[in-house]
Amino acid sequence: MSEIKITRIETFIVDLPTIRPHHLSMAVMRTQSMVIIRLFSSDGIEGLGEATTIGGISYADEFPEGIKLAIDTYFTPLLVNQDPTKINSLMKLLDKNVSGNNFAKSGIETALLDAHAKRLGVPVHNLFGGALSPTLPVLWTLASGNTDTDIAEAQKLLTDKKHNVFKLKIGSRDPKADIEHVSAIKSALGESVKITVDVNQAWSEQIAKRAIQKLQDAGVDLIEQPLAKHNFEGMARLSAYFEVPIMADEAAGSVQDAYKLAKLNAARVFALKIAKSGGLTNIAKQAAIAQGAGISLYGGTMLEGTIGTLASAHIFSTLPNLDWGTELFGPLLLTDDIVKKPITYKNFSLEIPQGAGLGIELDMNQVEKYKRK
Ligand code: MUC
Ligand code: MG
Repeated sequence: MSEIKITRIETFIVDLPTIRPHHLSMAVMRTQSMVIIRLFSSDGIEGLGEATTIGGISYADEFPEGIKLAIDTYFTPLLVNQDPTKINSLMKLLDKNVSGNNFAKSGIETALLDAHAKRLGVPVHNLFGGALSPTLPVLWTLASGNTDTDIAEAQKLLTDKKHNVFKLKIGSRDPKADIEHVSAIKSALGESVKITVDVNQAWSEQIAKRAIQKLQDAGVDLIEQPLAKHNFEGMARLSAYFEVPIMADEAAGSVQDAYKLAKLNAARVFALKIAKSGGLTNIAKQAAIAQGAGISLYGGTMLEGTIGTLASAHIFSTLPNLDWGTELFGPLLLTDDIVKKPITYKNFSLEIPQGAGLGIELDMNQVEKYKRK
């Protein structure tokens, strides 16, 4: 086989409205902006990738316009004319020449994996040894900003068999209001419905200690990232003190973070996200650290559209310790899609496409409609 080369990388930003405002501790989302990557090679195969963050520049260090610029200006010249089948070499090359920028790296690795799996005629999960299950459980995040609206939303989703676990985004109001909000939802939905809360780093350790006690008493099942992401010691103290498990999200960025958190017993669960960790391969590495340390896993989302969501689903489906399921509901928060066949969600789960690559195709009319001009 003559050597294959990357010929061109195209990037564009797609802005899709959300079905309702989504309230987080640092931002209210009314649209989601995703950087879509098309990676073309000399054998005619195209790989799709997505690099997406939350709330412009408020959630992470990277932001849509910057991700696009970084890929166009710095990543593309490094990658063009290289062999797209040598994925580990290319990611090593990027790590050597590009500091940080993990969201952009994840989008590029996704495009390389999609292309390579298409080339081999297998789904992306096969490149990681194969899925353990053809479906993944998916929870829903209640974040309308209003308790009664959240309860009605959850009840409809339960009746429609869409989701039976709910995550509540808290931390933007005072803890007393948050605790009342969470307790009201927990008692309205009943004992059997799991409730998790995501504080998105909003609390000091002192506030967290008081608030988590009340959330534990109210029957909350999991507490996500209560403290600032760098406060590993504080997370370790909370994890040792409380029965309710503490999950690291923003703190569990890199493979190195996973090692340090495990060493400090700073979290009982890791929320993994392909964007934070710089791609699917790094997810497998973080998962191995967690497995060795007896830490459970949760399949996180950066509220990606269909491309990023499926890239996440392919790798999460290979993890044996995915005890807390996933929150891969991103496409359901959006009013429309840019792919020909959207993901099937049913029976509280998502179906992983079994076609070659990620198993999706862009719908170019839809791309034209939502592409930022
Ligand atoms: C986060 O921090 O977990 C995931 C779901 C959601 O609503 O926000 C996110 C980000
Ligand atoms: Mg989180």
